[in-house]
Amino acid sequence: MRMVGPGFATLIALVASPAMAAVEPPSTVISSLPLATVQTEPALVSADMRQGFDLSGPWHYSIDPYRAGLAGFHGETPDPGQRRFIDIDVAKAMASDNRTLYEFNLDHAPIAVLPSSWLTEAPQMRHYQGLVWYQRHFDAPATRKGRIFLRLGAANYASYVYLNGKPVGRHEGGFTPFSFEVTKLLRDGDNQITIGVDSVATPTSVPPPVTDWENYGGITRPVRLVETPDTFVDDAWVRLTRDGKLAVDVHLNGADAVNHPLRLKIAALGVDLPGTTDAKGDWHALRPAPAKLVRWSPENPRLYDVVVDAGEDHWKDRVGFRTIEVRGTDILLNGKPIFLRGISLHEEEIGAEPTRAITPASARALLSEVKDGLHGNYVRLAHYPHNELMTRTADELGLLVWSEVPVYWMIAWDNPGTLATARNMLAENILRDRNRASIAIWSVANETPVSDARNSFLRTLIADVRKLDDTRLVSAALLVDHGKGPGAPVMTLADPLADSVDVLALNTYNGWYTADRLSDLPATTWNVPNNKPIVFSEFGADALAGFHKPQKFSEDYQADYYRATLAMAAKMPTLRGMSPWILKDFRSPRRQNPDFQMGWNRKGLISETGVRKMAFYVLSDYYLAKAAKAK
Ligand code: GCB
Repeated sequence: MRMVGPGFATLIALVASPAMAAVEPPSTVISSLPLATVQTEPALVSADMRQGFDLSGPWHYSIDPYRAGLAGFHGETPDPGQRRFIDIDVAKAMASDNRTLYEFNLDHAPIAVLPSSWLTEAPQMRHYQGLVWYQRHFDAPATRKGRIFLRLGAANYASYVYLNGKPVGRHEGGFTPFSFEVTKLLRDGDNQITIGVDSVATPTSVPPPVTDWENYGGITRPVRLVETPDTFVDDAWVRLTRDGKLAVDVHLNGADAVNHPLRLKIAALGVDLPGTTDAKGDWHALRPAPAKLVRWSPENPRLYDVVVDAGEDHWKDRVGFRTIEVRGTDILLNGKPIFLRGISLHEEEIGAEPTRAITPASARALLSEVKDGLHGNYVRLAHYPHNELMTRTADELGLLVWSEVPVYWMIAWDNPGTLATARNMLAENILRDRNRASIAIWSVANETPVSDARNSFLRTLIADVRKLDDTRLVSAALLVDHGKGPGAPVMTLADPLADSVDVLALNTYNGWYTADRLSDLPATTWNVPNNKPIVFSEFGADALAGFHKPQKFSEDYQADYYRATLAMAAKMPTLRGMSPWILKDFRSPRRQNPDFQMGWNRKGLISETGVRKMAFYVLSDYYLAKAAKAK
């Protein structure tokens, strides 16, 4: 039997050791909080399919702009009077002893309903960036057995977690899940949980402070207690290899992880594959794919119920099987060339006041616009890992996905902590979503400036992707140099990273950010390598829905821009797909033209409330014609 994919031990060794953070908080309090990374935390893959106890709902919150709960005013351990996480009834303690002082009381603080960003909690929170403490009480499940893990789907950006006044751990990164075992910290009856979340980006964080999207601080994805047996399937990856075999990798966690019998079962395919874990708790197996396996595709997004039985544990997921690869300048899905009819998306729900709290309904609303409205088969989930509901919904609806980490614009390329953080995020993202058939491309960066330090940083990430997942394609959205020809623009890709990616992904905004005439765009010259598939990872123009004038920011100009850019695209012989920028208008503090933008990037094909603009129909007609041709 050939080894497929890396074992879990290899996997965790990939991320820089010892665990390092890019953003180090200020105090000694923090040193008692272990940093959660893929080396230290359980992976809890497909935790959303496990039994658990949802801690979403009302939590009290308290702002802490000077981080007084983390450090005193000389940087020392903070006074008890500032430690938001201690397990005490503040009002009672002060009433019973007049020497006692607390400068907070979470029990009496305002309430936020989680998951959500605090930006929409109250008008005075609209532009707050900093530390916020969240706290709630809950009764532990009365009949507890096995092990219990606290899992956060995501909290933006740095998190400090306490249970019943005891340190649990911390995490860096706003878009990936993290978990801590709390079996022994839980007590019968009432428990108090406190989570500090600091939204501030720094020059060493990932992403850095300057981006083009709203920095939604808070706990934006579910907080759950996840129950498992004592020994459980921590990671399982079930997939089709490029040579058409069914492959499985499993890692068990627990006292009986070693030499443990287990089975992979896919009832609808008659698969019942037995195995035993090795000395590291890992199991790898490979067998021919069953003849009756129906491959997942956008036209037929067939998913199978998959189970890994390991003693008391029955790990479950719904998995689609397909292959994705590059041959010459083609992208092949299940061995056949495909054109990616896509659009880009931010994780922001449709509505006047988004708070980055994705529900099954909001995920479906966004992705149905892509699938049914635009006749798409592909979506770029920009610029960070999205809520796991998005990739699950993409699996169900039949949309291929580009998934990326927020290595965006100006990263601290020389900082080892920043690299460790980016690698950890990438690993957390890939571990979470390796079982999603929809994921076709892992992207490691967006519009980053070429330098030796950057090239080596990104090559490290690309190598990590290849080790963690050899069944997908790797890419990065690259910048192209703009030159002037006699009439039309001359575009040159001079980025050495082109050699390291499977798909060349180009962002281009000629006719929006440049003074090029739209009528000149179709004649653009592209000096780009001709040995790999190209996708346009972005192009776009702003339009305020309902504004019609012959000028920028009108629906008419945006529609003309799309027509001209699509005419240019039609002349590129190796173009194999596109994800124009962007499906929906999204909040961005850098967009402040009061006549048109008002804090929104207006490049959406639909407005923030879902009103379709003229350009929506231009792209939708184009994709409909492309889809008909592909049949
Ligand atoms: C880009 C960025 C994207 C921006 C977009 C814009 O190139 O990748 O994050 O939002 O342009 O609207 O300028």
